[in-house]
Amino acid sequence: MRTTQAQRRFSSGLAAVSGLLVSCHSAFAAGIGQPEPWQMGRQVGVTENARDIHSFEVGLHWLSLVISVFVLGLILWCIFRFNEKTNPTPSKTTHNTMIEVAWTIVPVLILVAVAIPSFRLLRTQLADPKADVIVKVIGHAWYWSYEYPQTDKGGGFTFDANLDESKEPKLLATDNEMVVPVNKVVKVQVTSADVIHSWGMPSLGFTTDAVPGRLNQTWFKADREGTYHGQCRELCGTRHAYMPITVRVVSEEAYAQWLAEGKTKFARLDDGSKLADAR
Ligand SMILES: [Cu+2]
Repeated sequence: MRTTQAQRRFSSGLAAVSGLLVSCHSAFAAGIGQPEPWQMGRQVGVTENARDIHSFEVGLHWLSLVISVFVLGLILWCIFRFNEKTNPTPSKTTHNTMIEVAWTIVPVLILVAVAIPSFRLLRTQLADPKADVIVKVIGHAWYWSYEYPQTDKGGGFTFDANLDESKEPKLLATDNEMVVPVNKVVKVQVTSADVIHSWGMPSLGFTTDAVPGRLNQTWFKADREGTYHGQCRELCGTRHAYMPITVRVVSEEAYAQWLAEGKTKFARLDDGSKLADAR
């Protein structure tokens, strides 16, 4: 009787653990454009930059794991090999030039090895490629507005994007969405109308502060169509948690159609309204 109960407990425990592992695994696989329950990794990147950030991070985790295991090994070795019982007569050594040089130079080399890919990533992020589309993003307490400047392809309108609680995903969907074409360089100019906000898009691989009186610029080139969600990433007030971002990446034809519709659907930009000069 006892054994049966113990067996039952064991198998239900096993089922719980395997359920957990399955959900963790699915969490690793999912996460396109939005966070998933039990997600542990980053959201799937849809720009080269986002994927590079992810693999750099994974590399750093492995590196820290190796270093941690090495240091833990050294500590355990000292505890068990050089305690009073196993090593009653301690060595009188106070210096060892070789070891001292090694423990200075090896960490420096590790840091340099980390700095190289890190700087390469920064350089890509700060690059200024020729823009196919320019969008001005303005943070407000507590929503975002988007301006599409007039170009020969269309545009010349502005609209607000507010949280839409009737839509899924919960607290991430907005009534209007920023729409951009796939495989095109989109330059985003970010500013704020009141307090500091931050335009954070995990799957596009960047976060840009929206500072009143300043224009921050970033860029992305999404290579996968879809709807991607982000949030304000600068604590900006009581409704900070309720100013999500939705970016829809569509085909070039769908984008052209959306631009044409936007002309009548959204507010026209004044003729006098000008965006900062971007190449
Ligand atoms: Cu905010």
